[in-house]
Amino acid sequence: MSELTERILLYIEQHGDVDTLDLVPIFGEDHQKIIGGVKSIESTSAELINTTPATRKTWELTEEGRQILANGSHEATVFNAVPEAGISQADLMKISPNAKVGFSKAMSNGWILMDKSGGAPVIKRKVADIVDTVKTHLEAIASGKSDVVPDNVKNEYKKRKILVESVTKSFVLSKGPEFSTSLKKLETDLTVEMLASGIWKDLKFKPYNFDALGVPPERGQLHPLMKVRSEFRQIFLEMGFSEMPTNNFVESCFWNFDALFVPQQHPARDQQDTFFVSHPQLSNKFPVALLDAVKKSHESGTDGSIGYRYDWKLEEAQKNVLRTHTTGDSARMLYKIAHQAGGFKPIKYFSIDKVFRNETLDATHLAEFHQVEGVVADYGITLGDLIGTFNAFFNKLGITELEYKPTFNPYTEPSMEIFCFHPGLQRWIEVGNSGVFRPEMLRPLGVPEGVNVIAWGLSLERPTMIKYGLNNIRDLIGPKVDLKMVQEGPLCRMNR
Ligand code: FB9
Repeated sequence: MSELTERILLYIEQHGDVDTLDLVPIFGEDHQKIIGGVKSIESTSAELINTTPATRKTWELTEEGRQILANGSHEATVFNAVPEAGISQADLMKISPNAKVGFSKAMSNGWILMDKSGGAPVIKRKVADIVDTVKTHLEAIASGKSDVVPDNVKNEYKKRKILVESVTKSFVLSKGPEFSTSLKKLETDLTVEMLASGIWKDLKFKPYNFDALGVPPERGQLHPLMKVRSEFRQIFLEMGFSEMPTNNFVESCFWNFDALFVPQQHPARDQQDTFFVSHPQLSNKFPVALLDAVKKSHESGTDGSIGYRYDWKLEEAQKNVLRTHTTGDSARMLYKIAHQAGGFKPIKYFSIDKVFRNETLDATHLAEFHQVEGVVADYGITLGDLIGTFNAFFNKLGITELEYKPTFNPYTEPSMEIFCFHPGLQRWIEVGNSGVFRPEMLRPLGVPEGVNVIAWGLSLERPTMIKYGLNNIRDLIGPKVDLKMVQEGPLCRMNR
C-alpha cells in the first residue's frame, strides 16, 4: 500500500470525515496526488471508504502570483532597489517590468519618498525595512491556508491579477462499510485451491463491476476499397449479372488490344501508357482461326468495315503486358460463349479487378486501379438498353441525374462518357465510359449477327474516395495509409 493511501486511511480513522482539499495543507501534497490515493483505495475495494463529490471555491495563484511567491512583491522589489543615497525615478523604473506597479505601491505603503530638495527629484527610502505582506499572503494561499487572508485582501489581489478564484471539485471522505486502515488485496478469482482448503471463507473478493466495458475483441477490418467492391458486386448480382473470371494481371496484347480492334499503332500500346512484361515476354497460345479473323478485321475489315488497312503483325500481338483494362477478359468471355456447346446464349457479366496504366501519377491517379465493368450481350439490344442499364445501376449508387457525352473508344461505336450530378459534392462528375462493341470486334470472336453487346466501365477508387471523403489516393492506398482510417472506417452503403 502506498504511504499516501495509508496516511489517508489513518487520518479518517483518527479524525472522521474529511474533504480531500483540507488534506492538502495537512499532508503537504498536491490535491491531484491525494485524489490519486483515493482512487487507488477505491480500486482495491469499493467498501473501504465512501467518497461524496463536493465543490469548493478555491484561490489559485496566477503566473504573476507565482513569480511574486518566488521573488517577492513588485513593491518590495522596488524598495530593495532603492540605495541609501537614493536613485532617480527613471533608473528605478528599469529594475523590472513591474517596477511601475511596484513604485506606486511602495509610495502608497509609505516605504519610499520623492526628495526634491536637491533640485532633480531623487527616490529615497522612508523606512529602514519593510514586511512583504503580499508575499506572505500568497505563501499561505499556496499552502492551502487561504482562510488566513481576509476576503477583501484576496479580492484586491484578484484585481491585481495575482490571484484567481476557481471552483475545485473534491471529495468528502468517510468510513465505508468495510473500513480498515490496511488495504488487504482483494481476490479477483475464486480458485479450486481456495475452495478445497476452505480459505475462501477468510478472503475478501473484489465485487464485480458490471459497468466495466468489455475489451473490444481483436478483429480484422475490410479495406474501404473492398467494402465498396462488395457493394458494387451486390448491385450487379441484384441486377442478374454473373462475375467473370479475371485472375490474370498479365495479358497478351492480342486479348488486351487486338481482339478489341485496337490498331497496333494506337498510342495506348506505347511504353508511355502500358507496362510491358519482360518475363514471360511473349504469349503464343491463341486459337488459330481467331488469329486469322482478327488479322483480317484489322487489315481489311469485316461486316462492311474496311478495317485499318495496315499489315497486322503476330509478334506485336504476342507481347505480354500488365492489362490496361478488364475489357480483354470480357472479349475472352464473349469468345467462350460464342463457341460453347449449343451456341451463343445471351449473357450479363461483370468484373471488378485491378488494371495497370503507365500514366502520370497525381493526387487521384496511381499506376493501378480497379476497373468495374459490366457487359450485356443479347439479340437486338440497343443504346437505349445501355442507358436504361446505367440508370438502374447508378440509381442503386444513389445517383439519379445522369448525362451522356459522345466520345471515342477503338472498340465501341457509339461510345459515351457518363456524367452525374453528385448530390453530396453538389457538382457534375464523370462516373464512367461506355459503348456498343463494334462488329469488327464481335464477328472475329464469333458473336453471331444480330447480337449486340453493350458495356460500360468505371473505377472502384473514385467512388471510394468520394464515399470516405478522401482527396488524395495515397490516403486510400499505399504505405502512407492511416490504418486507423481502415480500422474505424464506417460500413459502406453506396446509396446513403
Ligand atoms: O470511375 C469513375 N468515376 C466515378 C465512378 C463512380 C462514382 O461513384 C458515384 C459517387 C457514387 C464516382 C466517380 N471514372 C472512371 C471517371 C473518372 O474518375 C476518371 O478520371 C478516371 N477513370 C478511370 C480511367 O482513368 C484512366 C475512371 C476509370 C475508368 C474509365 C473508363 C473505364 C473504366 C474505368 C471504362 C470503360 C469501358 C468503356 C466501354 C466498354 C467497356 C468498358
